[in-house]
Amino acid sequence: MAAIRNIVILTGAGVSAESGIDTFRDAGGLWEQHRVEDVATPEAFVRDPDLVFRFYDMRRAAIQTKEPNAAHVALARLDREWPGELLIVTQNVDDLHERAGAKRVLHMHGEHLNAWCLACDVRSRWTGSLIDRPPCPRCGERALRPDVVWFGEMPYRMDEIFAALREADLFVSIGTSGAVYPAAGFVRNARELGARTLELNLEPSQGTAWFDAARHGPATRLVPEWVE
Ligand code: BJW
Repeated sequence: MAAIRNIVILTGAGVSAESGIDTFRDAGGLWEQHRVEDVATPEAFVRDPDLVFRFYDMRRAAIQTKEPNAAHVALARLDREWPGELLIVTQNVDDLHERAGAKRVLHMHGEHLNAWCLACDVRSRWTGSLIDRPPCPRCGERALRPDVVWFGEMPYRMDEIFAALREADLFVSIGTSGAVYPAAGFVRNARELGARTLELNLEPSQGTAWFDAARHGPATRLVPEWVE
């Protein structure tokens, strides 16, 4: 096998599950407690903004009580020590990769701890609640929304992701069900662009057949083992 220099790592909710953050599609996950169309679409936000604000205010408060786990720590170490190109593309809106010390992190579905002002289009760090319609710190308008990517919206920084996939020798997918596009298609893109592909997940994902190799088990065991 050719030497590996450039790595793209895609992470999903499974990487944060053992930190106590709910996944979406597992038993007891967020989509069992809330209908997607009620809380994670632009239409839902127009129809019932208070419901959407409550959903995100609750999760924004919760993540601030959670800590990175051994999978985040192992990935941060890899990021620190890997001499080649490396990009952690996360679908997660928590900040646990960064709090573990990772630097090369791209949040394709946005960040809980940001608010996006629909009046001035500026994003600002936001740790409090949004339901009381606080003013934007930049323009003063009361037009803030959670800075997350809902169904039907374009994920962030797709050009940078595809540039990294084009250069990748190895694509690793960790803790994601492979149910949501375009992220679910990255394994196929990476393969077609010549990378080797590895899945690390609790169970086979929907895209598992696309991977050259797969290991199944909890991220806190699999990721440190892989990084070693
Ligand atoms: C563990 C573990 C442990 C558990 N250790 N593992 C038909 C076909 C194809 C595409 C579409 C279609 N119809 C619509 C679409 C497009 C749509 C889509 O994909 N829909 C599908 C449902 C079919 N996609 C979009 O709309 C995206 N935008 C887009 O396509 O733009 C182009 C466009 C623009 C305009 C018009 C038309 C097209 C946007 C998707 C946005 C997703 N947003 C969310 C919410 C973010 C904010 C929030 O947090 O609330 O992102 S949805 C949710 O799913 C969240 C996640 O990032 C995302 C992925 O979930 P993830 O991370 O995979 O979690 P789970 O729960 O699904 O899986 C966890 C996995 O971990 C499981 O496998 C477990 O086994 C495992 N696990 N514990 C290791 N300890």
